[in-house]
Amino acid sequence: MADSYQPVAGDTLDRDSMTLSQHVLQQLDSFGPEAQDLSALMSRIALAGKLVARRLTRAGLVEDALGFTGRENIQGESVKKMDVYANDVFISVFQRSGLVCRLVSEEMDDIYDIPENCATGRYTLLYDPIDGSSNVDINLNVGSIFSIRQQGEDTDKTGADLLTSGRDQVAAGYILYGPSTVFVYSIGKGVHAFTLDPSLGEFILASEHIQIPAHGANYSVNEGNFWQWEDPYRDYIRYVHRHEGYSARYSGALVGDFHRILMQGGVFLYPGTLKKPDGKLRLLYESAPLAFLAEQASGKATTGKQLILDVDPDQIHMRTPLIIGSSEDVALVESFLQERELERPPVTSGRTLG
Ligand code: AHM
Ligand code: MG
Repeated sequence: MADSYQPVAGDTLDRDSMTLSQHVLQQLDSFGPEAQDLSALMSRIALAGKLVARRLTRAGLVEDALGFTGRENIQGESVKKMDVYANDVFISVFQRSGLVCRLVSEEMDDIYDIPENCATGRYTLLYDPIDGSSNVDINLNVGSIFSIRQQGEDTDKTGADLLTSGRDQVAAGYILYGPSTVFVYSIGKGVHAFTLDPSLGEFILASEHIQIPAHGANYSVNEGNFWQWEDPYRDYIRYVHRHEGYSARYSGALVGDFHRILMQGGVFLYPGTLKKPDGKLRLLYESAPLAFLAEQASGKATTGKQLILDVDPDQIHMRTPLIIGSSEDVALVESFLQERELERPPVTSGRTLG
């Protein structure tokens, strides 16, 4: 009798065939209905990401892809054509999916119900379709951010059931549209990154169980707002200006700036300003999902007063200040906010200037 077949391709083929949907099932260690739903949901978000990536790649060649619509969103920000396109992509991939009963987006004032999905849909999806959209017209990196919550029993039009802390997120992640398209997600079992292989049209596993280094050189903040910050933030910036070992990196797109910090360490800040006392970033579909990833990767995210994941929103488009990244670098910013000068980490490299 012939021996049973033994694959010879080994690790390379195993690695190349680890797709996102397969990875979710493996993480949950189940083929049950809940695992299948979450895996399908992640695949649908990935499809939205592929459609957005395709549009972005060809944006300079396609009519009506770039520029503003002439409309403002509920936050009073000018809406770009790409914001609308990406928002519609997410709606389209989830309609008739049977997976998601409601959508909440930066680009929609109200909750978008998909009643035909609600009989089976276990989840609400909250998302920022194009984060950093000021980068779109100049062909720089942008992202999409998503957060998944269990569909509650007592839902109403106001979405009051969604006004709970970020600890209630089932999953969170983002898609980074850069030189390659990268999908990063967590279902509360570590943070994992996938790279889109255009020849396959699949996101393939690139890094598993990513950990943010405890400290990194990068500090990422819009220093043009210095004049609008409270003193502790100014003191922090003066501190990094006067100590060797820090490097400023700010792209104007949170997903890209956060991704750098996830991989290399450091801190991203968007403090409150005179014009926007709660900062610019929205809790439910920007700060909370990234905070979920940061904590899963041993990092930290805070408003300066409270952990981001402990904040109870008062409305779906609520903003919060955000300080996120490596645990030691977030602690350094906090030491200024809390005037804990004696606990400030010592300078370990270089000398103090000025
Ligand atoms: P957006 O989602 O409307 O694009 O706004 C969020 C973006 C973030 O990606 C980025 O960190 C920040 O706004 C940049 O704001 P600013 O131009 O004020 O520095
Ligand atoms: Mg955004």
